[in-house]
Amino acid sequence: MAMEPFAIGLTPADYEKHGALVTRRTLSQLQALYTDREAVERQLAEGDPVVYEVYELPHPNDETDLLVNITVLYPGKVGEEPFMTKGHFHAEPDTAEAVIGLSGSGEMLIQRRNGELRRLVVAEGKISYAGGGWSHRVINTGDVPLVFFAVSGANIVHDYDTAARLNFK
Ligand code: PAN
Ligand code: ZN
Repeated sequence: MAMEPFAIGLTPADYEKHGALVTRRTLSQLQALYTDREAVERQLAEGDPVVYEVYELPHPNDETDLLVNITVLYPGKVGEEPFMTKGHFHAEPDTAEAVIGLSGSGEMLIQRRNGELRRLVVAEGKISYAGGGWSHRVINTGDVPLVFFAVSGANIVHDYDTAARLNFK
């Protein structure tokens, strides 16, 4: 079933009012992303911070819809590495994604299956476009939350495993 038409504000609060599903990812769930194991242990000994939140509009949608998520990626570091999203490829079909920065600043690391890596700026008022075949991970290089809107086809399957193996290195 296709999503109902809507027009709402482009903020996490407006998304929540519209019934968005909110997924919170904490450091303990994401610890495998970071290379500095001691820094991970030190931080987890003090608590388990929320690294990012994804606001996803309510399903059902069908494959002709669009996914129009907002992500809030908090500022922080683990050792020398900034807070980051897990990152994934789109599979079946491997279609593009556009990211529009709403506030804060950072980068989108994009990587092909053959290992080719590029970096795109993510910042308020900028659109960053990763075509099909590019996995994407966003990092917050600033000291305020990086809030961004991401749109892709709703027909994608998120492939986290291939991106984890390459790991944007
Ligand atoms: C984004 C991401 C979101 C969280 O909406 O899903 O920023 O990142 P991870 O999914 O890698 O945890 C997107 O790329 N959607 O396809
Ligand atoms: Zn994506």
